[in-house]
Amino acid sequence: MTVPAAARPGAPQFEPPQHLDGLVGTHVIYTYANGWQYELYVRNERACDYRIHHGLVGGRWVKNQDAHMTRIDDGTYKIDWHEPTGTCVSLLLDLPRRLVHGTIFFPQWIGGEGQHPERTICFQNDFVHDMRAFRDAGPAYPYVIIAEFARITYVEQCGRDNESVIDAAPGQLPPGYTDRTN
Ligand code: FER
Repeated sequence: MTVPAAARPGAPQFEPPQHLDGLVGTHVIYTYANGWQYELYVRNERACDYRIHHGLVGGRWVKNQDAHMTRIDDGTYKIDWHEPTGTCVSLLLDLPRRLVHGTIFFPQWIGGEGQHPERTICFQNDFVHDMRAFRDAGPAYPYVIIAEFARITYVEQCGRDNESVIDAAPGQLPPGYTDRTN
């Protein structure tokens, strides 16, 4: 018999149990309906690594991004975070259905017509100071919101805090890396 997970102290009675063992270590490659392709590795309960393969800011990659993670049900999770650029991301992962719904909230200086998405295309960890300066220079408003479903084309379990999952720029990967399906 499985012992039910202890509720988070102070959690309302309607809160689903918050164990994240079905999420931590998950590595996914997924493509949004608009063609944008992303890769995400949930390194632990508090942080993600990711790479952007195609889209407005294709080429960008990040390690150790702090994120809030919430269990909705078995296999269904939310991951929400705020970037040093000012971009906010809210992902709903439905792993059994191999489905993601992502909402990206771009500040105007990244997502607006004729603005500067290319400034964010880098290994962000080496340029956090610059990203904060761009963020503070703006313009931030109006935010540009992109809300799309994505199909997970590749999924695997890599264990926690595995540095080798996301350790190179999107452009430095072996040919066919993102074309693998399972
Ligand atoms: C995603 C959508 C957006 C994602 C990351 C972002 C890894 C980040 C965008 C940005 O910072 O520009 O699905 O997952």
